[in-house]
Amino acid sequence: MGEEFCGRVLFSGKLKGLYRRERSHETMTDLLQVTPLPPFLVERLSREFTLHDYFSADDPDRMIEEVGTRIRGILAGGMKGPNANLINRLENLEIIASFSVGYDATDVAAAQARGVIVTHTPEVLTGDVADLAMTFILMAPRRIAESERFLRAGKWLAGRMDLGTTVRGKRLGILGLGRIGWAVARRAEVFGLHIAYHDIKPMGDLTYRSYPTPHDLAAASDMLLVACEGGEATRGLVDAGVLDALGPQGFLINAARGTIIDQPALVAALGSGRIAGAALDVFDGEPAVPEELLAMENVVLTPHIASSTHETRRAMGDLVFDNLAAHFGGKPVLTPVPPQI
Ligand code: 8YV
Repeated sequence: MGEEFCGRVLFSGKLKGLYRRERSHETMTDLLQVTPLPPFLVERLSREFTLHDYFSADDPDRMIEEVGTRIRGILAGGMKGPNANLINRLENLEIIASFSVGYDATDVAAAQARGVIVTHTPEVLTGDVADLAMTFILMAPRRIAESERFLRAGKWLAGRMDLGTTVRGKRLGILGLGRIGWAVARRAEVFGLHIAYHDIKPMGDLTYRSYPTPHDLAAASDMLLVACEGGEATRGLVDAGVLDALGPQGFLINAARGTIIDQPALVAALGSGRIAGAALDVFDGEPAVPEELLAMENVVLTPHIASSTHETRRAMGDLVFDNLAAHFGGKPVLTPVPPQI
């Protein structure tokens, strides 16, 4: 394995669906790319591996028929990953490296059941994601996006903006106190927020109060931050009942996964004033965003940008590369997804 990975080769251009280089394909490890990836990462990977661009292939099925037996690794992402069917078609698959901390787009259980390693990119994006969440916590109650639209529309000439809500002294409920939840809690404390949480894992004796259900947490919060994992286990966890518990003065913040919220219930709660507002970086069915949300003044909307900085994307890409290099160099991977079974 190590020998195949070692020698350096020159990247000499891209043909549709396949990156060619000067060294013979026979000596390079074949990877299937099922998600868009940043050009710097594609270029770096292409110097060491043969990449097959399944994501933009005209006929992905034919690609698998032609090269499926050669594929030893998959490049996945937070929103696009292989399902059980694809995983099981690739008889020589050894590793799936996801360019994301969230791995809900990949059928991890199917991969691990076959002994296929799955890696992700934790830690390196925590700071940027927490920064965006903290920004949202300030933006929604202070009506910052709405204020900017107000000014740009020339409305200031006709009068002042309506008042916002103070953040200091308010109660922030964190749904999922993992790496990102913790990082937001530390930031939020500096802004004078009182922190409580709900998590499926016991946390021991924290100074933060724990609530047994999302509903109980929402009822005790002025702002509810969604920071848990996506996937089937958390689909629709924030439902109409949780939103009603948050109440007409409450704000919902989500930079985790759109699927965790019952989106039609959220649209209804915002539209009828059953919650005060929301700030959302992720959506169920993204990149499509419901028209109703686009039209609402009390909602901050961003296009899944929480980890989108040059620095973090570079670090995520390096970690994807390093995991693959470790595996094909015969070493343990750096950041495996824990066993799901
Ligand atoms: C990325 C993400 O936008 O890490 C995650 O789980 O959702 C984001 O960082 C996405 O994975 C890019 O593919």
